[in-house]
Amino acid sequence: MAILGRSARRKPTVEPVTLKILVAGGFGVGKTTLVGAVSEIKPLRTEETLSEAGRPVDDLVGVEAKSTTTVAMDFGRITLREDLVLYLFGTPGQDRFWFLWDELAQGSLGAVVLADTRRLEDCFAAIDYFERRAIPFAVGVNCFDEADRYPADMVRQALDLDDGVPVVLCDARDRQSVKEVLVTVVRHAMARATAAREAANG
Ligand SMILES: Nc1nc2c(ncn2[C@@H]2O[C@H](COP(=O)(O)OP(=O)(O)O)[C@@H](O)[C@H]2O)c(=O)[nH]1
Ligand SMILES: [Mg+2]
Repeated sequence: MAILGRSARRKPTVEPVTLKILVAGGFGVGKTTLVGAVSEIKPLRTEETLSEAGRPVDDLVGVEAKSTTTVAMDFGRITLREDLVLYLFGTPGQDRFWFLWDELAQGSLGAVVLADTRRLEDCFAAIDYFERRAIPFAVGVNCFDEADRYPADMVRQALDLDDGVPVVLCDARDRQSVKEVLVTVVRHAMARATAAREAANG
Protein backbone atom coordinates (compact mmCIF):
# COMPACT_ATOMS: atom_id res chain seq x y z
CA MET A 1 0.00 0.00 0.00
CA ALA A 2 1.43 3.37 -0.94
CA ILE A 3 1.22 6.33 1.39
CA LEU A 4 0.96 9.87 0.18
CA GLY A 5 3.80 12.12 1.38
CA ARG A 6 3.08 15.69 2.42
CA SER A 7 4.93 17.04 -0.58
CA ALA A 8 2.60 15.16 -2.83
CA ARG A 9 -0.40 16.96 -1.36
CA ARG A 10 -1.95 18.82 -4.19
CA LYS A 11 -3.04 22.40 -4.13
CA PRO A 12 -6.78 22.50 -3.77
CA THR A 13 -8.08 23.02 -7.26
CA VAL A 14 -10.59 25.79 -7.73
CA GLU A 15 -13.73 24.91 -9.58
CA PRO A 16 -14.02 27.83 -11.96
CA VAL A 17 -17.21 29.76 -12.33
CA THR A 18 -18.36 29.47 -15.93
CA LEU A 19 -20.33 32.27 -17.48
CA LYS A 20 -22.04 32.43 -20.81
CA ILE A 21 -21.63 35.51 -22.95
CA LEU A 22 -23.35 36.17 -26.27
CA VAL A 23 -21.64 37.93 -29.14
CA ALA A 24 -24.13 39.69 -31.37
CA GLY A 25 -24.17 42.27 -34.14
CA GLY A 26 -24.79 42.58 -37.83
CA PHE A 27 -23.55 40.41 -40.63
CA GLY A 28 -19.81 40.88 -41.25
CA VAL A 29 -19.18 43.00 -38.17
CA GLY A 30 -16.51 40.65 -36.79
CA LYS A 31 -18.26 38.18 -34.46
CA THR A 32 -16.50 35.10 -35.80
CA THR A 33 -13.21 37.01 -35.77
CA LEU A 34 -13.73 38.09 -32.15
CA VAL A 35 -14.50 34.59 -30.90
CA GLY A 36 -11.55 33.18 -32.83
CA ALA A 37 -9.18 35.84 -31.48
CA VAL A 38 -9.64 34.87 -27.83
CA SER A 39 -10.79 31.29 -27.80
CA GLU A 40 -8.55 28.70 -26.15
CA ILE A 41 -10.34 25.95 -27.95
CA LYS A 42 -10.53 25.68 -31.67
CA PRO A 43 -13.61 27.73 -32.37
CA LEU A 44 -16.50 25.66 -33.48
CA ARG A 45 -17.71 27.31 -36.60
CA THR A 46 -20.36 26.57 -39.06
CA GLU A 47 -19.32 28.70 -41.93
CA GLU A 48 -20.89 28.16 -45.28
CA THR A 49 -20.13 29.63 -48.60
CA LEU A 50 -22.84 32.07 -49.46
CA SER A 51 -24.97 30.24 -51.91
CA GLU A 52 -26.55 31.77 -54.93
CA ALA A 53 -29.86 30.96 -53.31
CA GLY A 54 -28.95 32.94 -50.19
CA ARG A 55 -27.55 35.87 -52.07
CA PRO A 56 -30.69 37.95 -52.48
CA VAL A 57 -31.37 37.64 -48.75
CA ASP A 58 -27.86 38.17 -47.39
CA ASP A 59 -27.24 41.87 -47.48
CA LEU A 60 -23.71 42.20 -48.76
CA VAL A 61 -23.72 45.94 -49.31
CA GLY A 62 -20.72 47.37 -47.50
CA VAL A 63 -19.32 44.00 -46.49
CA GLU A 64 -16.03 43.55 -48.25
CA ALA A 65 -14.51 40.26 -49.28
CA LYS A 66 -16.89 38.16 -47.30
CA SER A 67 -18.01 35.04 -49.04
CA THR A 68 -18.77 32.82 -46.06
CA THR A 69 -21.41 33.20 -43.42
CA THR A 70 -21.89 31.61 -40.03
CA VAL A 71 -24.99 29.55 -40.32
CA ALA A 72 -25.45 28.25 -36.81
CA MET A 73 -23.05 29.91 -34.41
CA ASP A 74 -19.54 30.53 -33.20
CA PHE A 75 -18.50 28.94 -29.95
CA GLY A 76 -15.38 29.58 -27.90
CA ARG A 77 -13.94 29.56 -24.41
CA ILE A 78 -11.62 31.94 -22.57
CA THR A 79 -10.22 31.67 -19.04
CA LEU A 80 -10.21 35.21 -17.68
CA ARG A 81 -8.85 34.11 -14.32
CA GLU A 82 -8.10 30.76 -12.76
CA ASP A 83 -11.58 30.84 -11.27
CA LEU A 84 -13.49 32.50 -14.10
CA VAL A 85 -14.16 30.95 -17.48
CA LEU A 86 -16.30 32.50 -20.19
CA TYR A 87 -18.10 30.56 -22.86
CA LEU A 88 -18.74 32.67 -25.92
CA PHE A 89 -21.64 32.13 -28.26
CA GLY A 90 -21.74 34.12 -31.45
CA THR A 91 -25.28 34.77 -32.55
CA PRO A 92 -26.13 34.29 -36.18
CA GLY A 93 -25.97 37.66 -37.88
CA GLN A 94 -28.78 37.12 -40.28
CA ASP A 95 -32.38 37.85 -39.65
CA ARG A 96 -33.49 34.53 -41.02
CA PHE A 97 -31.75 32.73 -38.12
CA TRP A 98 -33.32 34.78 -35.37
CA PHE A 99 -35.31 31.80 -34.14
CA LEU A 100 -32.06 30.54 -32.62
CA TRP A 101 -31.60 33.57 -30.43
CA ASP A 102 -33.99 32.66 -27.64
CA GLU A 103 -32.28 29.31 -27.23
CA LEU A 104 -28.87 30.92 -27.18
CA ALA A 105 -29.94 33.62 -24.73
CA GLN A 106 -31.00 31.05 -22.11
CA GLY A 107 -28.76 31.38 -19.07
CA SER A 108 -26.49 34.03 -20.49
CA LEU A 109 -24.92 36.55 -18.13
CA GLY A 110 -24.59 39.25 -20.72
CA ALA A 111 -23.72 40.13 -24.28
CA VAL A 112 -21.33 42.00 -26.50
CA VAL A 113 -23.00 43.89 -29.32
CA LEU A 114 -20.42 44.49 -32.03
CA ALA A 115 -20.91 47.58 -34.16
CA ASP A 116 -19.32 48.98 -37.29
CA THR A 117 -19.69 52.77 -37.52
CA ARG A 118 -20.17 52.48 -41.29
CA ARG A 119 -23.28 50.38 -40.77
CA LEU A 120 -24.42 51.26 -37.30
CA GLU A 121 -28.04 50.39 -38.07
CA ASP A 122 -27.04 46.73 -38.42
CA CYS A 123 -26.75 46.40 -34.64
CA PHE A 124 -30.06 48.11 -33.77
CA ALA A 125 -31.91 44.80 -33.78
CA ALA A 126 -29.44 43.20 -31.36
CA ILE A 127 -29.65 46.19 -29.01
CA ASP A 128 -33.47 46.09 -29.10
CA TYR A 129 -33.36 42.37 -28.36
CA PHE A 130 -31.17 42.66 -25.25
CA GLU A 131 -32.92 45.79 -23.96
CA ARG A 132 -36.32 44.11 -24.23
CA ARG A 133 -35.12 41.08 -22.29
CA ALA A 134 -33.09 43.10 -19.78
CA ILE A 135 -29.93 41.18 -20.69
CA PRO A 136 -26.92 43.35 -19.78
CA PHE A 137 -24.74 44.20 -22.75
CA ALA A 138 -21.81 46.34 -23.76
CA VAL A 139 -21.25 47.74 -27.22
CA GLY A 140 -17.91 46.96 -28.85
CA VAL A 141 -17.15 49.27 -31.75
CA ASN A 142 -15.02 47.14 -34.07
CA CYS A 143 -12.65 49.73 -35.53
CA PHE A 144 -12.06 48.59 -39.07
CA ASP A 145 -8.96 50.16 -40.64
CA GLU A 146 -11.00 51.71 -43.43
CA ALA A 147 -13.69 53.20 -41.19
CA ASP A 148 -13.66 56.70 -39.77
CA ARG A 149 -13.09 56.81 -36.01
CA TYR A 150 -15.73 58.29 -33.75
CA PRO A 151 -15.46 58.85 -30.01
CA ALA A 152 -17.35 56.35 -27.87
CA ASP A 153 -19.75 59.07 -26.69
CA MET A 154 -20.87 59.84 -30.23
CA VAL A 155 -21.59 56.17 -30.81
CA ARG A 156 -23.49 56.04 -27.52
CA GLN A 157 -25.68 58.96 -28.62
CA ALA A 158 -26.27 57.55 -32.08
CA LEU A 159 -27.35 54.24 -30.55
CA ASP A 160 -29.49 56.00 -27.95
CA LEU A 161 -28.11 53.78 -25.19
CA ASP A 162 -29.25 53.86 -21.61
CA ASP A 163 -26.85 55.46 -19.15
CA GLY A 164 -24.35 52.95 -17.90
CA VAL A 165 -24.25 50.76 -21.00
CA PRO A 166 -20.52 50.58 -21.72
CA VAL A 167 -19.20 51.47 -25.16
CA VAL A 168 -15.70 50.21 -25.91
CA LEU A 169 -13.64 50.78 -29.05
CA CYS A 170 -12.01 47.51 -30.01
CA ASP A 171 -10.26 45.43 -32.63
CA ALA A 172 -11.96 42.06 -33.04
CA ARG A 173 -8.70 40.57 -34.33
CA ASP A 174 -6.74 41.47 -31.22
CA ARG A 175 -6.84 39.12 -28.25
CA GLN A 176 -6.05 41.76 -25.63
CA SER A 177 -8.58 44.18 -27.06
CA VAL A 178 -11.31 41.53 -27.10
CA LYS A 179 -10.42 40.50 -23.55
CA GLU A 180 -11.01 44.08 -22.43
CA VAL A 181 -14.43 44.09 -24.04
CA LEU A 182 -15.31 40.81 -22.31
CA VAL A 183 -14.12 42.03 -18.92
CA THR A 184 -16.23 45.15 -19.44
CA VAL A 185 -19.34 43.06 -20.10
CA VAL A 186 -18.75 40.84 -17.07
CA ARG A 187 -18.18 43.85 -14.77
CA HIS A 188 -21.24 45.60 -16.15
CA ALA A 189 -23.45 42.53 -15.74
CA MET A 190 -22.23 41.99 -12.18
CA ALA A 191 -22.80 45.64 -11.27
CA ARG A 192 -26.31 45.42 -12.70
CA ALA A 193 -27.00 42.23 -10.72
CA THR A 194 -25.76 43.84 -7.51
CA ALA A 195 -27.87 46.95 -8.10
CA ALA A 196 -30.94 44.81 -8.76
CA ARG A 197 -30.36 42.83 -5.57
CA GLU A 198 -29.95 45.97 -3.52
CA ALA A 199 -33.09 47.46 -5.00
CA ALA A 200 -35.00 44.27 -4.17
CA ASN A 201 -33.78 44.35 -0.57
CA GLY A 202 -34.99 47.93 -0.24
N1 LIG B 1 -9.76 45.36 -40.85
C1 LIG B 1 -10.48 44.59 -40.02
N2 LIG B 1 -11.13 43.53 -40.52
C2 LIG B 1 -11.87 42.78 -39.70
C3 LIG B 1 -11.98 43.08 -38.32
N3 LIG B 1 -12.82 42.18 -37.75
C4 LIG B 1 -13.21 41.36 -38.75
N4 LIG B 1 -12.63 41.71 -39.92
C5 LIG B 1 -12.84 41.07 -41.23
O1 LIG B 1 -14.18 41.33 -41.61
C6 LIG B 1 -14.78 40.21 -42.22
C7 LIG B 1 -16.02 39.77 -41.47
O2 LIG B 1 -15.69 39.29 -40.19
P1 LIG B 1 -16.47 38.08 -39.48
O3 LIG B 1 -15.78 37.84 -38.19
O4 LIG B 1 -16.61 36.93 -40.40
O5 LIG B 1 -17.90 38.73 -39.25
P2 LIG B 1 -19.23 38.07 -38.66
O6 LIG B 1 -20.18 37.91 -39.81
O7 LIG B 1 -19.75 39.08 -37.69
O8 LIG B 1 -18.87 36.77 -38.01
C8 LIG B 1 -13.70 39.12 -42.23
O9 LIG B 1 -13.09 39.13 -43.51
C9 LIG B 1 -12.72 39.57 -41.17
O10 LIG B 1 -11.40 39.14 -41.43
C10 LIG B 1 -11.26 44.21 -37.81
O11 LIG B 1 -11.30 44.53 -36.62
N5 LIG B 1 -10.54 44.93 -38.71
MG1 LIG C 1 -19.60 34.91 -38.42
